[in-house]
Amino acid sequence: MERFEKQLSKAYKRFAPLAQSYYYTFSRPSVTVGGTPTVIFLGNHSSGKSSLVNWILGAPPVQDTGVAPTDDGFTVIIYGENEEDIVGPAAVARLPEEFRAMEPLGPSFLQHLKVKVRNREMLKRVNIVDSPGMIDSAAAESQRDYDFNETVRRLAQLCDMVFFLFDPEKPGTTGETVNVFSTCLRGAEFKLRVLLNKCDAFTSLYDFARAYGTLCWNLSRVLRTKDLPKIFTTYSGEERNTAQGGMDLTDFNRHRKEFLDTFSNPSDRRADNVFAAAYADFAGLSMRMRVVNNAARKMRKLTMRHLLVGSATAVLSGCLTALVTAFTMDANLFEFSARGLLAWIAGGTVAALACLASSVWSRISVRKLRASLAQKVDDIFTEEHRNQTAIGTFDDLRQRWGGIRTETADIIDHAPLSLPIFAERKRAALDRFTSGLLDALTKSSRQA
Ligand SMILES: Nc1nc2c(ncn2[C@@H]2O[C@H](COP(=O)(O)OP(=O)(O)OP(=O)(O)O)[C@@H](O)[C@H]2O)c(=O)[nH]1
Ligand SMILES: [Mg+2]
Repeated sequence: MERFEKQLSKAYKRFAPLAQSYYYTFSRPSVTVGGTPTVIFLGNHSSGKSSLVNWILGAPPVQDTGVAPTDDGFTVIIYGENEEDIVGPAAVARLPEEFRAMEPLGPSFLQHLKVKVRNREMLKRVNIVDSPGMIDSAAAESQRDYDFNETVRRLAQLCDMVFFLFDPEKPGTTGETVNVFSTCLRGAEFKLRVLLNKCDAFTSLYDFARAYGTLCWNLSRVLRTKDLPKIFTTYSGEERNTAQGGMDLTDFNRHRKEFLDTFSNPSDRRADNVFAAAYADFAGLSMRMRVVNNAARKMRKLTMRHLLVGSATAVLSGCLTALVTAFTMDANLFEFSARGLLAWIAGGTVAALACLASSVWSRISVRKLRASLAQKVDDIFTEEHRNQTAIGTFDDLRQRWGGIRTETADIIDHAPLSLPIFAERKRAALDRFTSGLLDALTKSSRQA
């Protein structure tokens, strides 16, 4: 795995200038070689995230818990022999390099970031991120002085597993939850594990069935995947055999162990995740290159046509003016005389004016073309990926395209394009690397 990570790390450095010339941002610009997997707990407020983290890590409790909204920021819990808490911008510096992807979220977010270094065995295998609970009200949302959705999106991209907790008392997906599911977790669905938490609070089997059914129904409305993600039933605290309502917890206990196993072995997930992020990054760059190159080719074609037509017009109009002037002044163009010189000057002036007019015309036309290409960016995408339509991977591509479409259109419309020479050859090299990624991953996991 380390070899694969090293290879990826090098590739990110190699393709960074190419990405820069296409205004493309990698989601995970660096891979920490031999890094520890990271998992995040998301969910509604008071769904039991912090309690579950405390239960996993054992006594003494690491996180504060309570009925009222307790956490107002993100806490990353990592392993270290000397226990310490770091708050604010300095916290990012204490985290693995990959977390630098959080820096662009700005100082308001960094004020809400806390790192807790704890000497617990479990943390040698996994970093844990505890999040503030989602609150279903527009007023509460506006009280957050950082972009919560963007934060969750970046963290979900970075983490290797995303645990989404639901409280049986409120299994209905709240407004913020719907938002998180439909926007922030797009593309990260494969990491998603849903937990129906606080199972010890069910008073009867009927109660449980109702909560489970409602949860599934709500999930099916917001998730775009064909299959329902795995739902674990959990509760935190000591193992008990009967719930508050006297319900038998034996099956829940078994299921809770299953969750703990999944949670404690996230290294395979890390391999999957690092691969998926790198694949999405490089495939996205290739897609951006194809579309922008196609537009640039069209622009170049138009500019060349204008150059040809413009220079032909300038030469013709210049010669014609010189001839007509010479004829009206009864001068010979090919003999040195003041009149002949005057005729040439007249011709030259008209040619220069024609050049100027054609360059203005060319600029206006290219501007118009850029605007129209930006509008037809989907058509360019389809044109460039016709082969994939034939081999049936088009839906996948279209989904990926959705993520970079708007920005690509914007670049075509406005950005100064200074594309690298041999752009297509470079794209082909990138494509070769991307298609070799899966082989590299298989090889390295076989060696591991
Ligand atoms: N019955 C039961 N109660 C739980 C369980 N887990 C948490 N609770 C209770 O639920 C309340 C909220 O727990 P927290 O762990 O603070 O929830 P949270 O999701 O971290 O909340 P925020 O940080 O505010 O978003 C507390 O009163 C806990 O005692 C559980 O498994 N079973
Ligand atoms: Mg909490």
